[in-house]
Amino acid sequence: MSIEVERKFVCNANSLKTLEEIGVCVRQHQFQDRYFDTPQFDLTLRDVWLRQRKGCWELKCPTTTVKGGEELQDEPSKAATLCTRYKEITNVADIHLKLKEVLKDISENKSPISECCQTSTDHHGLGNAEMNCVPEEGWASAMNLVCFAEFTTMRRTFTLEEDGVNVDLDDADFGYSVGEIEVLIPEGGDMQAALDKIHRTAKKLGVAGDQAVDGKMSVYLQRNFPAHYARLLSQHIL
Ligand code: V4E
Repeated sequence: MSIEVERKFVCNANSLKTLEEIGVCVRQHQFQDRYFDTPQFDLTLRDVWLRQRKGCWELKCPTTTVKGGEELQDEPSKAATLCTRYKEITNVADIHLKLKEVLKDISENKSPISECCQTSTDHHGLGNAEMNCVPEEGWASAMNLVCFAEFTTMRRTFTLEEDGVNVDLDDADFGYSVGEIEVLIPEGGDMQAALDKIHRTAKKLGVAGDQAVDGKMSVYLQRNFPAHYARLLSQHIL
């Protein structure tokens, strides 16, 4: 399980030029995201984001160490507040467990996935990789989860000379583009070092100071589910 620390930014001609100087575009690919929630939006109202990307399940949820090391200081730096930190879970057995924990009132019905995950303690085994790409109709629908958002993204990924920093430039098919400076750390890893790397990269790219930038899903919700978007804003989830 890893923690994704990232900062979104608007990529203009200057930052693109710098990015091409300090980084290498290692990948350009297109993928479809399908996001799931209960009809009452129980997950996203808890800042839990379940999706299928390229058919594989992924869950993002807030880090349990809500206050990272850097935030034990008197005041988190402005730069740190612009960064999000989410735990990223890709093992379906772990996703299932986490969802059960979040949705305490889910059906007690035994789902096919809980049976086939009983031997899946190896989170990196091929079995799990295969299992991750199971169709949704089994356990997800048993948990009353429905797809509420579906869009395709064209992504260019750059690796930077700064160790462990990636930059993604995304163009979503609903007409929104956004950049992300991203560092992955293991659970319990050095959050401050990750934030410093992101801060240095943002400065190099000339990314403007204290402006928070919307992610694709924020914009998608704003356009397609304005009432839910307003609720997420009012609860400071977005
Ligand atoms: C965590 C989250 C959402 C799920 C989508 O996360 P995001 O990082 O936007 O996905 P993507 O595809 O752009 O990047 P990848 O996962 O490939 O690295 S939707 C909303 N959130 C919370 C959130 C937030 N509160 N603030 C900001 C700036 N972004 C996301």
